[in-house]
Amino acid sequence: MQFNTGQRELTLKIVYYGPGLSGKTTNLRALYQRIRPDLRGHLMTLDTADDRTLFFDTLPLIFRAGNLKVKLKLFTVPGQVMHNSTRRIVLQGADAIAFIADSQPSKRQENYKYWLNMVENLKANGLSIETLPNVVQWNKKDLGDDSTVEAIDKMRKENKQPVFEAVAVRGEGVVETFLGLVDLTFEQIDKHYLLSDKLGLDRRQFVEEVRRCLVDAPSMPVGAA
Ligand SMILES: Nc1nc2c(ncn2[C@@H]2O[C@H](COP(=O)(O)OP(=O)(O)OP(=O)(O)O)[C@@H](O)[C@H]2O)c(=O)[nH]1
Ligand SMILES: [Mg+2]
Repeated sequence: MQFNTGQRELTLKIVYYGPGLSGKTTNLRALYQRIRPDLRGHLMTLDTADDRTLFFDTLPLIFRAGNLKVKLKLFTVPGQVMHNSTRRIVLQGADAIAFIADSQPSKRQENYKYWLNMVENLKANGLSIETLPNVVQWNKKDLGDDSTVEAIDKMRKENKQPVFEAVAVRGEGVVETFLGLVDLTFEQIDKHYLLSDKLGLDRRQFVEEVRRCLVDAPSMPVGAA
């Protein structure tokens, strides 16, 4: 996190992590579609010929919250096994993680493997999932079955972080996941940096400002456990 008191500027890096083809890039594309055109920055994607992320995608979102200038820098990692060193680099300085899991029953192991891979890569960057705000999104819900519903229920009962369901290819659940993570992230940084006290900006207001950047945003983050 970068917080420039003089210029009252806050920069947060949000990373979409997960196994190959889970829908990380699709999430960013869908979010881009929902950001007000007058506010949205450039969505940069760098794909191979078969649409796999080669390095990363980025999408900046810049807005004002009170008299604070906020920059949210969204990134996706490349999910292909061979790009692990890139995933590690993209995690550098991450402030928050959206873990995009694949709901297909055949991908359960893969999700778990990438969660462990993320934990390890965070560690290599001096970061820990225990202290980093994070949400889990079960994407491709349209391709899930009853065992997916059970797995999601189980996770909601066991996990500390909010769990969302999505069909990113139809834009469903994408904004909810994002706002849920923004909410959690603000709560966390506020604890450390006392932004509410210093800037008179509370969590609700902050999320509300992000909501205002979006077209047809849900009134409050929904779907969180
Ligand atoms: N059925 C279904 N397909 C989806 C969904 N979300 C994404 N897809 C499709 O899944 C494929 C992979 O999506 P991407 O967003 O490129 O996946 P990724 O996680 O960025 O993949 P890597 O960059 O290789 O790690 C694409 O063909 C998407 O259209 C969904 O919710 N349901
Ligand atoms: Mg991708």
